[in-house]
Amino acid sequence: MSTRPLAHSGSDSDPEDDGSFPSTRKYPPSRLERTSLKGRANRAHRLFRTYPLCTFCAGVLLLAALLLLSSPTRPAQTPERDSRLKDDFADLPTLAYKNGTRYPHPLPPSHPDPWPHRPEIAGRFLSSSAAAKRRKPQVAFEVPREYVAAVDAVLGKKQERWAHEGASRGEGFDKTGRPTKVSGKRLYDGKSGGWTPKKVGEPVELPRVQHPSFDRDSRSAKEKEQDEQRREYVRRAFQHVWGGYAEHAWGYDELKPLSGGSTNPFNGWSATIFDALDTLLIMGLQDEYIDAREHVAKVDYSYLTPSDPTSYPKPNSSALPPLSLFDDQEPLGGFKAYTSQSGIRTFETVIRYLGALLSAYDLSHDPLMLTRAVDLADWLLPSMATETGLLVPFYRMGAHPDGDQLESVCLAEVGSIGLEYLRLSQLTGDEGYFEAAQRSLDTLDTWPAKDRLRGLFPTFLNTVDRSSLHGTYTFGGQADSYYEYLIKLYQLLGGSSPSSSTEDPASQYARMYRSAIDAAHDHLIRPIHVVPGLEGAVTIGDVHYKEQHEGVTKSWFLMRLDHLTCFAGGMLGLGSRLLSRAKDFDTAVQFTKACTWAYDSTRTGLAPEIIELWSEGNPHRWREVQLDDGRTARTVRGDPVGVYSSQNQHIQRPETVESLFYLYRLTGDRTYQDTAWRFFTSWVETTINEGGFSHINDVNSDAPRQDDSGIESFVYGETLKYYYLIFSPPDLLSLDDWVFTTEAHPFRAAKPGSSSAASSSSSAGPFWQDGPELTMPDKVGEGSPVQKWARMVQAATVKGWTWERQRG
Ligand code: DMJ
Repeated sequence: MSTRPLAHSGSDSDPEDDGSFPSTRKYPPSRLERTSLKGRANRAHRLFRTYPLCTFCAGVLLLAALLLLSSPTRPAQTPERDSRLKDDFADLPTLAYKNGTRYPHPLPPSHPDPWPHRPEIAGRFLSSSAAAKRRKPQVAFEVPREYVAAVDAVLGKKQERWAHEGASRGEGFDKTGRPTKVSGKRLYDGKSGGWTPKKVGEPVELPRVQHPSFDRDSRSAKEKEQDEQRREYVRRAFQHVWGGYAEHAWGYDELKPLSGGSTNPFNGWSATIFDALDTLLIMGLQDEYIDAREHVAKVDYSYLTPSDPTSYPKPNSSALPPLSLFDDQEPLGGFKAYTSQSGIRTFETVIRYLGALLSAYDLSHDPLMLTRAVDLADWLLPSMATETGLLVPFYRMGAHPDGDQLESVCLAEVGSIGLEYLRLSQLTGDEGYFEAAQRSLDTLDTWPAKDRLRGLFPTFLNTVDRSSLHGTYTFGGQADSYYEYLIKLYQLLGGSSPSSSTEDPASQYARMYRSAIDAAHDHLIRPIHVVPGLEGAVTIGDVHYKEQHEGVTKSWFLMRLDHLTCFAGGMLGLGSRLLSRAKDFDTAVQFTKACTWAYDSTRTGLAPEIIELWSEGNPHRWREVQLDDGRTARTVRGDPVGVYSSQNQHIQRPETVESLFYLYRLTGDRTYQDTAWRFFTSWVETTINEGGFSHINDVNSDAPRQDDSGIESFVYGETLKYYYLIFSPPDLLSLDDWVFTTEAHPFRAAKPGSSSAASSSSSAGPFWQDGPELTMPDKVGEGSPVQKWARMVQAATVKGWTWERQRG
């Protein structure tokens, strides 16, 4: 079937499209259209055809009347009326750009407080006394040692109870009831099925990524001072949110900032602590890093803490069941509640946990980080022991798919684990990790091309029927990092020699990247014409390709601007430098302009999750505006102007500041810093509270509501890191030396002549030069206090203990 590009002009489809590909919709005339010049002319034409004997005079009269009536879209040229109209139209761009934020910001960074109208903000985290008062981790109640042993005995006996379907092909459970790792020797790795890994080539000298003006730090003293002040605000914002987490939710995945509660959506190992490890190092927060590593050392990967800690009593000594309960071997109760989660979200575990450990190791050379990374990767690797090598999205620790087929998988999940496994192979010298990633990328590379939009994939792939390639094509959620990892793998591998006769993995990924981005130019990237003042900007929308609607196959394009897509400015900028693709650089700038508008056009100065724009070809996009003199003009509908619909919550995502960071480092243009500062001040002002920073429900409200959802670990790992780095000296984590994962964890890139495992040396890493020696703790993986408590609650439940009974 054809893979021809979508038309870029004319009858664009839009949120009201009927789904043809490209759109063939004939829109019914709107009221405005009926009264427009064109509509009137059409009616006049029909009139003349009906009454052919109409005289020339009638025509002249009608024409004069038409000209008069059409004046709203064609203002008369008298200077007086012209200026009046200009005034009226001059309001239109302000509808688009009207920045409804509650004060004109940013104030000059030299101002002692960027939020003078909100003194409580200064009290929370700006004063040096607030910063000095480090809020120490409030460790959950430690379950006494004898309870831990008794709990192990109970859960060990009941291990079969939690042998979920398919568990039989795992290695089983140990005598404490924990699942055991699948041994590497048993692991299905595709080689028996005929797959062979490609050999990694030698790194080459890659084109420069950072702007040459950064070769020397050429910032003036004033600029340096400004950067330093802004950076310090970011650092204190991080300390504020870290302090809230440490005080209220230490050991749980996420802090609920309003209630001080906690939640465990990512295995309950503390996604926040892991995801923040490298940020702590980069910001020089050594005491906090020591606290964090103590926790990292304890985590037991074999135990998944239940996701809702409020479903059982808070850890404290008065809630301990009697120890004798565990000695009673009488009939054991079933698992009614409090059971351990059965599976992990594999991709999230790789990017949030494994990526953070490896990055922390690259920055500090802390041996604990590499040990814990290897341990975790060995747990995770069997998730890729499927027929195709694509990972099992919800993987039960200890299970072995052993060459099983998957059905539907998500592109971003199966296609973006390569950086983490490559870095692990580079650091350990064990090629097995990267081979697993290679196998999954080979599967994608050889996916049937028929009916596919060239190098692009839909968000979901059916691994059984590989030719079924309908669905959404996007750079947004569920696809995003697949494309990002192709170019970043190329860089982390150190590129490839153009003279090499066989294709090595680096050149393979560069080829896949080029093919994907070329297709995106044809299918996904389109100019935005509907927002006054945003000329030259583009969006990267979604193609719904060959989707079934009531038995009919349809395709259409959506003019969307997802916050998640906004990472693409950075990706395209990076790729343009590494692979000499000038057009991509322009697109990076034009798209980041659109992502910036998404912030600047709202009342809070923050961007919504998702925007759908009116398309240029849709006549319904117009709205009548009454002018002072009684005439009507037209403007594009929407608030902000041009927006057809939007999901207005803001969850503190990093993608736009990520792209600003890349473009700043690529161009040396300080206006990207100013934009980031504007976003940062709006973000703090709107989302801050005692616990940290909250998601908000409506970016376009004058009184947005904060909510108590858990603060995502990417706020610590990504958002605040990019804000910090954009105000840092440009050689701090230069983009020529470091590759940032999709979760913003920097890995050291391979360079010609230097071993890619160079940073595995025993000396302190670049971000731990003046810190105390980091040695291996005696015990690793014994379980965090939160995990021990949850296991005890689980065992007590098995034994029939109820907390009501205890209270009675
Ligand atoms: C992050 O967890 C990662 O960047 C992921 O790839 C998608 N986006 C979120 C943050 O928005």
